[in-house]
Amino acid sequence: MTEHDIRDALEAWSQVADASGPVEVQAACPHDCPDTCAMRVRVDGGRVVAVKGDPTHSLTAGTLCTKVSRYAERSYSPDRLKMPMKRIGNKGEGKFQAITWDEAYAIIGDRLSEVWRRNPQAILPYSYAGTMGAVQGEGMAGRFFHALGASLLDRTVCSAAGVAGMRLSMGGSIGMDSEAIEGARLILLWGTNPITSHVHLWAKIQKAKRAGAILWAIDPYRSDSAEKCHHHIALRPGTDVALAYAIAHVLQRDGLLDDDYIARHTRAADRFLAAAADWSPSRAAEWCGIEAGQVEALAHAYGSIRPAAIRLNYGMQRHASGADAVRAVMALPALAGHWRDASGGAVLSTSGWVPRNPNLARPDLLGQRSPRSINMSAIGAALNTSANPVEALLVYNSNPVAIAPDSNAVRRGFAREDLFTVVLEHFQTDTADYADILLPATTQLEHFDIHSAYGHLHVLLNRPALAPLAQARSNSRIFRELAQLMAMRLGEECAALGDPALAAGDAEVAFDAFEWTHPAFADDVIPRLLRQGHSRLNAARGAPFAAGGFRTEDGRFCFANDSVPQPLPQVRPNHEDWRSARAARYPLQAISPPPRHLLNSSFANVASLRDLNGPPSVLIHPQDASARGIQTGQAVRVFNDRGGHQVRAEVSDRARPGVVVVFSVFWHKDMPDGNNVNVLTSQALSDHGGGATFYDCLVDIEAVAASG
Ligand SMILES: Nc1nc2c(c(=O)[nH]1)N[C@H]1C(S)=C(S)[C@@H](COP(=O)(O)OP(=O)(O)OC[C@H]3O[C@@H](n4cnc5c(=O)[nH]c(N)nc54)[C@H](O)[C@@H]3O)O[C@H]1N2
Ligand SMILES: Nc1nc2c(c(=O)[nH]1)N[C@H]1C(S)=C(S)[C@@H](COP(=O)(O)OP(=O)(O)OC[C@H]3O[C@@H](n4cnc5c(=O)[nH]c(N)nc54)[C@H](O)[C@@H]3O)O[C@H]1N2
Ligand SMILES: [Mo]
Repeated sequence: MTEHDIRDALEAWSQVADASGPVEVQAACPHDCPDTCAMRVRVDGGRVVAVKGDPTHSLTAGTLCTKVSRYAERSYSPDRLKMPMKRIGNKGEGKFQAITWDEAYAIIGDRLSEVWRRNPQAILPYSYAGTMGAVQGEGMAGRFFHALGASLLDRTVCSAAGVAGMRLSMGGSIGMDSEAIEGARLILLWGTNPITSHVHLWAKIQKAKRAGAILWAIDPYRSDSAEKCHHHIALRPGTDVALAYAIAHVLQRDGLLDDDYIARHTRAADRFLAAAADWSPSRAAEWCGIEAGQVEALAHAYGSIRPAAIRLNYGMQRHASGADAVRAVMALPALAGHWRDASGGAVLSTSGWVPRNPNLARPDLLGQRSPRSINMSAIGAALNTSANPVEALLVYNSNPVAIAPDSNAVRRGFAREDLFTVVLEHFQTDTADYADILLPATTQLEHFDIHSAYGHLHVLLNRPALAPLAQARSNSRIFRELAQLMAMRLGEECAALGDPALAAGDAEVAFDAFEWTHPAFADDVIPRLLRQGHSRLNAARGAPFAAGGFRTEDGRFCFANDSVPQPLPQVRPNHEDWRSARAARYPLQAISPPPRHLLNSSFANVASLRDLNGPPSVLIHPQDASARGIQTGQAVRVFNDRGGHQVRAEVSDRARPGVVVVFSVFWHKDMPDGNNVNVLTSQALSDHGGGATFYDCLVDIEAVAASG
């Protein structure tokens, strides 16, 4: 297909479906989840009546998760923001008054140009993956902020450590095709809970299990997925590097290495194996808080069963050693030669296979300017420093007051009277409560987008099923209009705002999302995408690393990377070390993974899902509970020196002793004491990549005395 044909087809896809009669509109799930489902939106009489999984997509396979099957309930919610508003109460109080779009833009234009004239870098975007689409994500927003020369945002809140770990060892975010896991005979779920976090992969894992595959979970608590595995290793949070070294130790000791693969396709294995020699199963077992026999059994299974696949996910890298944990685990298939098999190897993310266009958000609009970068995982600190302060903050696709670590610091920052905050949202979230100007954004049913995934290899289109509800406008439209507005105000002072890229329509932005001439789009990938709305890329077929082919300089898997001060993965204590003086005050390690029917803080306000999730709770082991006189059903306060969060106790041996599981992320304002779990978490960063360390957190728990 010619470039012209692709542009024309995208233009047609970007138009709202003709919904006079009953129609099925092809769509894509926008949420931050590895599964990025293909969806069918049924519209009748101008109203969405159902949102279903696309039966023709190999991973979606006709079903959606419980959350997204309620997408229409969320979009039509009476709580949707309907019109622009300006704040009339105190910051955080949530009192607003409706204004027109013109009034909102006039206020934003005044404040942004005033701040910009003083210092463009006093302007900061804050966004993450509320939608993962290229158009409603950074496609247009990024152009706007680059043209302004605003501070850059380092988007580290989820995956930065793991991405750094993959880069150091494999040269990029690449791995086996997750869908190929169905052919594996041994599956390690290493720090991932697919039944909750990417349920479509679970169907493939079950298929493998029915065909005889043995499943191991490596997870500090017995998650729904761990419950269904044959074996479970409940290690202490943050100790994965030692476990991976100990597996390598046994592979080496017992002659289970694939010497031929190591010699041909890897670099510096000798250094990694020398480090592994120090990590006997018994030493690692002590560090990880497990049994040496478990390490031996896992290592022997791993060294002898093929194909062996490891599914990691980002949950395991929210620690001081998050990046090193990922590269240490990624080393295992290189040692045992499992990369030779199509259904073997490992995968954390497949996003590196997608030929994304690095110029989508037009960093070139910065010209000679090189603004500072602010780490989103330390936004609390960034908003509270007086040197070179952030004076204007534009938040979209994220709910930082709820999801960023150390909420009390974040709230202090957002509460600053001299900070001008604009929030683009669907709902009146915790963050929206702090906005000066609140703008109603469209949902995936009401806007166009193009998507790739990090848990499979398909690209997808989302046709708008409806025109925007109430006065909502899409992110892309809002940033396009803000660019126009600021161009008028700043004129030649900021010439980059006049670039045609800032006037591009949604279909043009979608065209800019990918490198369409890349071999991954060869054959009929593009026609299929434009015809059916989803298409598998021509990438990672067979065993992509059977003969090396990593993204490193020499194509070899890199066991020790000399570009960093500590070339080998390090076994290091957690930031909040369970052996430290701090642990004497706060002896429990808290992890805060999602319950099944929330997605980060999205859906926390959908009534039917709130009922399904049940009340916010903490899992605590019977030993830890009885030591504190805590029983199931009791209200307890989880606390440390940063804050406290009241939840319902669930006493269960699903939590290992010394570890509590605080399901999250709920909205602060829905909690009995107005605090969610992130009042407990810290802004400390991971070893590489500057990632958030949510699960590296010491707390204690006390029963809350019944009042009255
Ligand atoms: N339903 C639902 N689905 C989601 C999300 C959601 O909020 N709800 N979030 C989405 C997003 S943004 C992401 S990034 C993915 C995350 O996907 P996952 O990584 O699969 O999800 P998590 O539950 O964060 O973490 C997985 C498991 O890691 C375990 N874990 C914690 N610390 C450690 C450790 O030190 N070592 C090991 N080995 N395991 C550890 C946790 O106990 C948890 O069971 O899921 C996505 N899907
Ligand atoms: N304690 C703890 N904290 C965590 C985690 C954890 O496991 N434990 N997980 C972390 C992880 S992995 C992640 S990825 C982050 C996620 O943090 P966020 O990316 O902030 O995700 P959400 O909380 O889901 O908030 C997304 C917001 O975007 C809005 N939104 C969705 N679509 C659109 C749109 O088209 N336009 C606009 N303007 N808004 C839209 C939604 O309404 C929602 O309020 O949270 C992190 N925080
Ligand atoms: Mo995430």
